[in-house]
Amino acid sequence: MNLQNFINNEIESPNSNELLNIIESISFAAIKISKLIFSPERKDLDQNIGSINADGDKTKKLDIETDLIVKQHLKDCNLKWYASEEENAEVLFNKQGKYSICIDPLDGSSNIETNAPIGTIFGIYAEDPNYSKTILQKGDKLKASGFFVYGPRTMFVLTLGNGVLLFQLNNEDKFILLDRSIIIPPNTNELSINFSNYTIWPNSIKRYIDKCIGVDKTMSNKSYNMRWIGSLVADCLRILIRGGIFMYPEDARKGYEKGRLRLVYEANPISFIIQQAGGTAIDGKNRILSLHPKKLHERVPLIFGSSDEIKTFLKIGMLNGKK
Ligand code: FDP
Repeated sequence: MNLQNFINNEIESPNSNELLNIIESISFAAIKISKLIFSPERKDLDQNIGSINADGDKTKKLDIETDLIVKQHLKDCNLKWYASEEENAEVLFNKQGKYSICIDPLDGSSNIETNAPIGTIFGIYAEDPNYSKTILQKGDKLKASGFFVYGPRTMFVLTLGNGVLLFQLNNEDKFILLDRSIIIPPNTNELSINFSNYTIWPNSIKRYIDKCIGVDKTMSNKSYNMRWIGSLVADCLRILIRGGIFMYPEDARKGYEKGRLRLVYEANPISFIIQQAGGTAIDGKNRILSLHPKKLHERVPLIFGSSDEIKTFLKIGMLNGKK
């Protein structure tokens, strides 16, 4: 079964045709992005273009081109706001639009030249007259979210709030359904964190990691393994498939007081998927999806994965209520 057949025959209301049309259009954009990345003629895609995006990250050619591709594919959809990592502010598509989208057109761009997996992340909200900026709502209000991974295989993870689906792109440009109900194993022994930041983490993170790696021997005799790709989409896909815990906490660096990842177009869409797959996503304390974003590019500490392991983290990390 491919994505189009699935959309036409298997998705029931309350998902409107307009919403499904947006998802289909993003999937066409992802096919184009995948071809672009796979094209040997485009050796220039990892080049810095000399500017810094709204987040303060160096912008590469591929960041800009993916944003243009996505915008082009979405422009005729029933969308009011287009909110992208690559734009300074939300872009108004159509005043009467029924939905709004937040998107990171190219996640993991520091990995482009190494041929490690990179991706596209998106979340879709229904327009709500109570909000002047639809995308500044809690993630709990998301109608759909998903991400593409451009790795050895191009994969698409999607939720419409009723479980998590996994598709793989075939040679005929069709996304084929591989799994219609991904569930994250609740237990894990796999850790995913950028260890080079150890000395600048808050104590709650150090306490937990020290127990995982046996510096502090008071935890169970479970032995952990570490996997860190450094592309959120790739680390998240691994956790969806075989469990694990991902952590990008705040740290002592300037600008990292609230971590590195962005609430609106990274943490919220990913957390919706994780929750739909039976996992947990928190900022160290609160559910990510319960947070109220104040601005488009705001950052948030992000910890997600196997539900039992997050409980273990909370028990150890929040010892005596201390962070
Ligand atoms: P990138 O900067 O390469 O786009 O959100 C961006 C992100 O990658 C995530 O995909 C990844 O998890 C994280 O940043 C990696 O950050 P560090 O380089 O600080 O480890």
